[in-house]
Amino acid sequence: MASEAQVEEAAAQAGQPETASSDAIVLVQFPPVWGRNFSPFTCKLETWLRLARVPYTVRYQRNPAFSPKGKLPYILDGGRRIGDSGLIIEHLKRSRMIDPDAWLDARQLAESLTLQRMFEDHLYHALVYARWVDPEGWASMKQVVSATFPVPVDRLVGPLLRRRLGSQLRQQGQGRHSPREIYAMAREDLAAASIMLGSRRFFMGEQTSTIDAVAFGFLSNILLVPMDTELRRIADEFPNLRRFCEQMDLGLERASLRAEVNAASTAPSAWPEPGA
Ligand SMILES: N[C@@H](CCC(=O)N[C@@H](CS)C(=O)NCC(=O)O)C(=O)O
Repeated sequence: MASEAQVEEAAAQAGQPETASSDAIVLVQFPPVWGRNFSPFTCKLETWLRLARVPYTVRYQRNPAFSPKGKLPYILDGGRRIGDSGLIIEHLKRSRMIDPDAWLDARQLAESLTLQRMFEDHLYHALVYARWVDPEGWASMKQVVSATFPVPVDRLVGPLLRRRLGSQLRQQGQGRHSPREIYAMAREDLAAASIMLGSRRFFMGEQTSTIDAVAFGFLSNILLVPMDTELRRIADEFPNLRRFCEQMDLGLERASLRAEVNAASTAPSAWPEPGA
């Protein structure tokens, strides 16, 4: 079975309620950019929901200030608002009694956690730098901000966000390095991810698990968005990372199309509609 077919198989079921539709959670995230989930953390969570076959609908929000943790994503589950992609996944595992990681042994779980921390707590900062601070990425981000916010708000919001994120990077520490140092460290992260993936279909082997959703959230935002960045050129040094991303992407897209066909012939679709 082709690997994208496995992703498709798992994800195809996600929008199809297996229980009452009132069990569908609401995923609150940024609107898409270039048709893609443009935030690594919201992309991670949405991918996980699809791989774990959790029914959901999407609500778009531009301002993360109104979320439980001041960041996106968050979910609405019944009367509860829960923030943080990792805490949301733990909540869903517990409350739905599902675990895409149940087949992993203790070592694989430890490797997954280590990789996850690297993507989320190190590579993420290089991604923010490449998008917002590096003049090359900023040239594209200006267009993204213009497409997201109305005139003349966009002219204020863009530079404001750029200053804020630059200052957050300096506080966190990575922003104190030179561009060469930042990208050299990012290359080390990507090289480590590439070695961990090797020639396997997914990060932990032949089946998907949570770390594939994490990796796809970050790698697709580096490799599959139409932005020229130094980070993308570095990621392209590792062909297996692109292969992984493209297989995941194809599997998720096919699953989405399949779900739409199923929904048209059976029940109302629970798949997110653009602008919903
Ligand atoms: N640990 C959080 C991180 C979420 C996060 O950093 N979200 C970013 C978007 S990628 C955000 O909302 N940033 C807005 C801000 O910091 O004001 C998670 O896993 O959900």
